[in-house]
Amino acid sequence: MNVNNAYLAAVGVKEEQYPTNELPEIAFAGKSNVGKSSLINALVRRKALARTSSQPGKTQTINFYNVEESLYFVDLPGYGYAKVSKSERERWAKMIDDYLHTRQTLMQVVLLVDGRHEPSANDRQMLDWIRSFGYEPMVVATKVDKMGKQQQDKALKLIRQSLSLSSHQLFPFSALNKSGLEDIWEAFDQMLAAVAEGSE
Ligand SMILES: Nc1nc2c(ncn2[C@@H]2O[C@H](COP(=O)(O)OP(=O)(O)OP(=O)(O)O)[C@@H](O)[C@H]2O)c(=O)[nH]1
Ligand SMILES: [Mg+2]
Repeated sequence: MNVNNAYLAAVGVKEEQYPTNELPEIAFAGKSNVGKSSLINALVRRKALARTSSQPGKTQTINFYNVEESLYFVDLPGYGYAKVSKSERERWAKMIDDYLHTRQTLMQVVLLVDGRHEPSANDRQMLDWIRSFGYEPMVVATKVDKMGKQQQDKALKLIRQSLSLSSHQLFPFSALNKSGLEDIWEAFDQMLAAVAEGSE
């Protein structure tokens, strides 16, 4: 999709606040600071539509971005950030869990992992959840610009093994130089086409 128009349509901490027009949704999950908001900005070709920060814990609500009146990108708070209080973390976890469980229009949950590191127990748990709900795994490995080619190949292999992914389920990406962006859009366009076909 060629995006010219995207805007923040709703901010939700509970179901009553989610958008009610039934567009397909793609949600982005992953640990704090992994690059969820940065990926959304790259996908909609905007520098700062979704707020980003070098400090983990920036996104604290569920943010729905309307893309070309055809779908929503859903920016979720990150998990696993030790510096926020336990009660706050539990509140975020419940918010994410409620959203993922109740949302009928959710077409895909994309898991983001840091391309440089072996996925954590939380990452594996999130992917288990994604699989258990019947979504085909789609994992974006972020920040690959921070590695050389050889290091990247090695790191991606480790991620694939650790999460039992086939190579077409893992998408290396850099928000810095936008490498990998087209492949991600292509996967989304295919999903959207399948959804449109199913509703005819
Ligand atoms: N070099 C590089 N930096 C990145 C990349 N993606 C994100 N960053 C940086 O990583 C930091 C966190 O990015 P965000 O997009 O705010 O991360 P987030 O996952 O939304 O974080 P929370 O909202 O706290 O959960 C920012 O300083 C970004 O500029 C990337 O691909 N390459
Ligand atoms: Mg964020």
